[in-house]
Amino acid sequence: PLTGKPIRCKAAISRTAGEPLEIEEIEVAFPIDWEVRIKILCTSICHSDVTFWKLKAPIGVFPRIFGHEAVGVVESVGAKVTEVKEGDTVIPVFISNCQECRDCKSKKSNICTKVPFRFFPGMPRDGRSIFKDSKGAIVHNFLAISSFSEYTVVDVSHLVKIEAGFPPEKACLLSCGVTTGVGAVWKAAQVEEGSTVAIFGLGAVGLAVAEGARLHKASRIIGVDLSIEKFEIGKKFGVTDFINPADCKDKNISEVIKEMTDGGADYCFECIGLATVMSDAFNSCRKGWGKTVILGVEKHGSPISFSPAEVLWGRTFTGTSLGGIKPKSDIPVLIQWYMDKELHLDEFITDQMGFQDINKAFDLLTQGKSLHNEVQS
Ligand code: CXF
Ligand code: ZN
Repeated sequence: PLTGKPIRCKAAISRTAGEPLEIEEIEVAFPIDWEVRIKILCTSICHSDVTFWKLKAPIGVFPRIFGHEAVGVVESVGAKVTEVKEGDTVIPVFISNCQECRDCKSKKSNICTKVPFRFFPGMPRDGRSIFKDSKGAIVHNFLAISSFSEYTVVDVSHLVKIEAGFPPEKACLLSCGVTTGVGAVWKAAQVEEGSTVAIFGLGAVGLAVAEGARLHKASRIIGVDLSIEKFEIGKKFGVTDFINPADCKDKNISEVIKEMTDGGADYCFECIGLATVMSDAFNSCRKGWGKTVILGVEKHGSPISFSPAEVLWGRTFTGTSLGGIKPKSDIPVLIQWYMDKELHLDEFITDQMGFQDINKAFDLLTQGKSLHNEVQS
C-alpha cells in the first residue's frame, strides 16, 4: 500500500450536469484518522446517481465523482482505524453506522447521529476534499463514497466488512438498491405473512421490495409500472399481479387497487420518486392499518399532497433511507439469506461491462433498459 501517500488512478468525472462522464487521471488523498482508502472491485449505478448527475448548478455540484453502490478492498487505513485492515473486502454504504450513538443503539432508527449524513460533498467528519484532477483542482465526492473511481476514501463508519470470497458483482448490489428494497419490507414496514403489497415502480428497488415481500410470505404482490415487460421480470421476484396505469382509463389506480384487495393494500411502497405517485400509493392503502412507505429521493423536489381525512382513518405514511437497514449488523444477514439460497441477487444483474464503458451503463439505465449494470475495474 501507498500508506501516507496520495495515489494516482483513473476516475469517471462528471463535469457538467447530464453530460457524459469523462475518464481522467486523478489524485486520491491518503486516509487520515477514521478514513479508509479502498480499491473498487465492482460498482453499479443507482438511480440516485442519475438524479444528482442531472441536477444543474447551483443545486448540482460539479465536477464530481458519483457512484455509491460498490464493493472494494482496503488498500490503507487512517491512524484511528482498527475495525478493518489492508486486504479486507468491504461494502461502502451511504448511511453511516457508528454503533455507539443513540440511534445506532436503538432498534427504531438506522440514521446514525455521530457521523451524520450530509448532502454537501466532502468527507463526513471534517468536510475535506479527497480528490484532485490532473490540474490540481478539487473534484467533489458524492454521498461520502464516490465509487466511479479506481480508488476512493471512505469513513470507516460507512463500511461493512464481508467475506473475501463473496462474489463482488453480487456484493455491490447490497450497497444500496437491493438492501433498500428488501429492508423496506423487513424493517420499515415489517410486512407480515399473508399481507397484500402494492409496489409502485418495478425498477431494481421495486423488484427488491417484491423480493422482500416474497421472502416475508406476502399473499399478493401487485406491481404497478408503465412497462408490461417489467411484469415478466417481476414474476421472477414474486410479483403476482400487474397493473399498467395507462390501461386504467376511467378509474384511478387507487380505485383499481382497492377493488383488487377488498379495500386497499396492507402495504404500499413508492419506488419511483415522484410526489404524485407517492399520493397514489397512499390512497391505495386500506383504512384502519394501511401503511405507505416511500423509499427514494423525489426527482423534482415536489411536495406530497394527500387529504388529512385519509390519515385520520388510520393510514400511515412514512419514509425510509436504506430501507431502515443498519449496515453493519443487517447487511451480513442479507448475505446469509443469499448463501442460504433464499434471497435472489443474480437476477438483478442485467449487464456487466468494463469501467471505460461507464457511459454505456448510464445510457442503458436512463433509457430504462437495465436494472443493474455493473462496471468492474
Ligand atoms: C438516497 C437516499 C437519500 C439521500 C441520497 C441517496 N439513497 C440512495 O440512493
Ligand atoms: Zn442508491
